[in-house]
Amino acid sequence: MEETSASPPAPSLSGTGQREAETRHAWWKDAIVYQIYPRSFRDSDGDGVGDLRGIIEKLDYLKSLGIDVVWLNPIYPSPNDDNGYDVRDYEAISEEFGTMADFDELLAGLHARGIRLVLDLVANHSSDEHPWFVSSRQSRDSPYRDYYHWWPAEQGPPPERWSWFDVEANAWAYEAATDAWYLHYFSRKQPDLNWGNPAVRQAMYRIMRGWLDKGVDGFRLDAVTLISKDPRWPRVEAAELAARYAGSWPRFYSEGPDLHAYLQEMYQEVLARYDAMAVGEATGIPLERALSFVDQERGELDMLIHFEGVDLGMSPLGRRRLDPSGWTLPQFKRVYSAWSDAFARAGWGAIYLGNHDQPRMVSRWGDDSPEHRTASATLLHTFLLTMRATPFIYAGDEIGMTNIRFRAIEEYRDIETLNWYRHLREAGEDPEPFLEDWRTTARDNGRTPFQWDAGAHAGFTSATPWIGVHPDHRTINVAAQEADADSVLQYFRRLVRLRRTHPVLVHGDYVLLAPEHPHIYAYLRVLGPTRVLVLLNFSSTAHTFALPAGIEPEEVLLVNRDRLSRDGTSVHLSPWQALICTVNAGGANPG
Ligand code: TEU
Repeated sequence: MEETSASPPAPSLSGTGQREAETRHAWWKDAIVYQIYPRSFRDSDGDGVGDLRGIIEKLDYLKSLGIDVVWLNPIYPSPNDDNGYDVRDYEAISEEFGTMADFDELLAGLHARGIRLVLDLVANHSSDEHPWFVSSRQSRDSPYRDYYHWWPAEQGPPPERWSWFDVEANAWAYEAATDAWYLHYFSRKQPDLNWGNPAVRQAMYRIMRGWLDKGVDGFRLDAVTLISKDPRWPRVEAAELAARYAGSWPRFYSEGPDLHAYLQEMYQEVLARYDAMAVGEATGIPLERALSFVDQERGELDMLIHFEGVDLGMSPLGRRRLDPSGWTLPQFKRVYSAWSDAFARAGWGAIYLGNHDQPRMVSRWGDDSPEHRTASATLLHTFLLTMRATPFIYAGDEIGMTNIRFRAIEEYRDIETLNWYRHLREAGEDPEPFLEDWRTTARDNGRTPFQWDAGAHAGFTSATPWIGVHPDHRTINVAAQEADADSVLQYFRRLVRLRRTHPVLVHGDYVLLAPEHPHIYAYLRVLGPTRVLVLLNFSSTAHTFALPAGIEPEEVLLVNRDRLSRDGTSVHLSPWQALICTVNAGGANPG
């Protein structure tokens, strides 16, 4: 892979002390991103599956949230082995989601409301039904043979790699037609593209330019840190394979020798030429490598979606098996503080607690009981929208949607769930402990239909929905919360307005307080003389926070429940109370 000759654009200092590449606006630093899983948002044509016209119907709702960007999960033609993350055609719209005319109308409707649109680019792999792979698998002489990773059988067994979705199986699948194996880090129907082939890279850049020329404002780059494979195919010891997430798997998956060269080429050939945002899904990337992707001087990506936070409390041995010891708030604070501090002088962060791969955040990180659901959901939003990073809010979390906790495997739809279950049954294991864990952790929990109202199927569809609707839609839905000033939805809107009108919450320095407090997450945001204190009681019981010397609350900017209660230097926080207040300007910053 030839090194790209052009050096990244020269950085320049701006008022916030940030080094911002001169050729790139940083609109995405001030933005709030709202992620829509199209399959589950709104079905307009009565087939039980969400679609683009369903989103068009809800454009004014999106505007009412005050968000700046919509990130759409894949909308391209797909066999849906992995719900669209197996792309059959990167330049078209899946028929089940609508037409290109529908897409153009949606894009225009979003832009008319001042909302940008970011698409999901699945560049690490295609569908096995993509014409490239259809040709590639037919013959070793196919012009597309080297678009994928093939291991000729005469070279002996391929190097052991595990796949996320062919559970405990080899990530190489054998094909008799050409007596060779092909690589698939995910399902067998998701063959990995060979980014070492310049033709693949140029094809992807052309595809990206095509969408950007239509007016799309950027990409979320799916599993992008996996695209570079080490051509030496180092062997992974069996013990490391068995260790899965506990092992050193990243060095075989996300540390490919040409990863940064590919990303710099992508930036030079595509992204630098548009005012576009590029956020990379950072599978296998630890904090110490973060800046090597998002320091703007490098000319690669703008932000990374890391996993260190959402993986807290997960056993490393099975992506979603709960760790009996769970997680602690000091651990949570250490992770998010470290990722915030990493970008204090260069680069920028993305922050999220929910998405289509995660359970519902109020169930995973809050308390979704009737007593505490609203307070804990609004507390979590307060965290996301007062940290120094671009918040990614997952559709449904703005109304506090909860885990559906499916009882039977027949209710699940996700390949990851179904393959794990089948694997355990074939291994003769009792699946009940697995099902119990996955009621908390399964990706399906975050994919149930959006809850618009208390009517049939939550107002999502007039047909039988592709996946079960949560029964709690009768009380947790947009219609009910539009009428309730104390709802999660109404608080979320107030919080968005607060972030929008207080640059300190976006660009201010972050100062963690009381790192070891077991229940309260407290931090300052500081920009010039302005200081704002955020207090979050991550607990279903009341707790007291001792104000550090020099910190004197002044104006309460927002509180999710009750009022500021203090005596002297003690602040009493009720369960899941979140409080944002200014503090005496210019004082010394503890911590
Ligand atoms: O996820 C890639 C990834 O990093 C996985 O760890 C992911 O977290 C997944 O949940 C497996 O546990 C991306 C997409 O977000 C995911 O929806 C797709 O299934 C996957 O890539 C393959 O495209």
